[in-house]
Amino acid sequence: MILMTALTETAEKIKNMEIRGAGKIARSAAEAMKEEALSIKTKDIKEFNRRMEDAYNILYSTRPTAVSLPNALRAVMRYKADTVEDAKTAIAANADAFISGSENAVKKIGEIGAHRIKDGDTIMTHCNSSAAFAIFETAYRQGKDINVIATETRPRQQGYVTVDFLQKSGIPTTLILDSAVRYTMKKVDLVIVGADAVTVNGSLVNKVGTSQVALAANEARVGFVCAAETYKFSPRTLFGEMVEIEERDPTEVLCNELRAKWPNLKISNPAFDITPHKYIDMIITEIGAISPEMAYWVIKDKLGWELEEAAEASM
Ligand code: RUB
Repeated sequence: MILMTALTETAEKIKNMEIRGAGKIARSAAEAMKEEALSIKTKDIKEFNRRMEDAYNILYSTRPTAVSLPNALRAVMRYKADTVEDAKTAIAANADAFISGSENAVKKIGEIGAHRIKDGDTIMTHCNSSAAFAIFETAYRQGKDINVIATETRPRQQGYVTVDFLQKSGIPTTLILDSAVRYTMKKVDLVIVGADAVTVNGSLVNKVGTSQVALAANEARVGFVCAAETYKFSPRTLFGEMVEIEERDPTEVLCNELRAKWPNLKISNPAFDITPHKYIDMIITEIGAISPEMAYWVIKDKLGWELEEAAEASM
């Protein structure tokens, strides 16, 4: 029997999507690492380091696509200490810095992104992104008359979470089916979505269906903007690695009763897809609005990753 600790509880919640969205996953993982470090009783630094490595691996293996998770875990684990006491202090400070940095980044994205929104705009979004929501909320608070069209986002209906946020903030909202995206695009002025990962060539990994929204926006000549904190940029892609697309349980797509009725039916349930950089007009980060082509610079200069380091992390 596996003993449930605060850390395994957080890991379970990330797996079953009680905790979801790349930013929230990263902040919760950082907090769980801090709590784990503070709860370890040993005075032996080697034993402490080993247990922190275990904690890292448990959280790392929860969901594979959002790069914010490994980036957060690595930020927390960037410590060198001879004593357990010093290690705990460093880990707690790293976790707190990551969490407040992440919250400030979302706020800053809201401020920068709101400049892109004009009074009277209709904006389409897909899934539920706190970074995208920060933009809507800031623009609305500035007194801009906006209407947000939210897709339902099958199969987990994250669109309902978006609708709930928007309605609670008083922002005029329209809910549409995912299949109504192209039909509805003619009423849209701008698309804003979040990110689970941005690759070194500026492509976007986000909730499955995002690339279809981008295609429809491109066809209708509607601007397509991504809101992403810089810790969503993927260092491993600098080394040529692909971002893994999570394949989730088939029961999310079809209930057990119907699966039993068609025992030979195969079900594919990818949770994310890739939007090529050529469909993205702009990525709004906390360090400014950048073109997708600047992703290499963000990974190298802002996140400080070199090719050797990316290679090491991929081992
Ligand atoms: C969530 C999703 C969101 C990004 C960004 O997918 O695709 O657009 O994670 O979110 P899931 P945020 O529901 O499968 O986690 O801007 O909040 O970090």
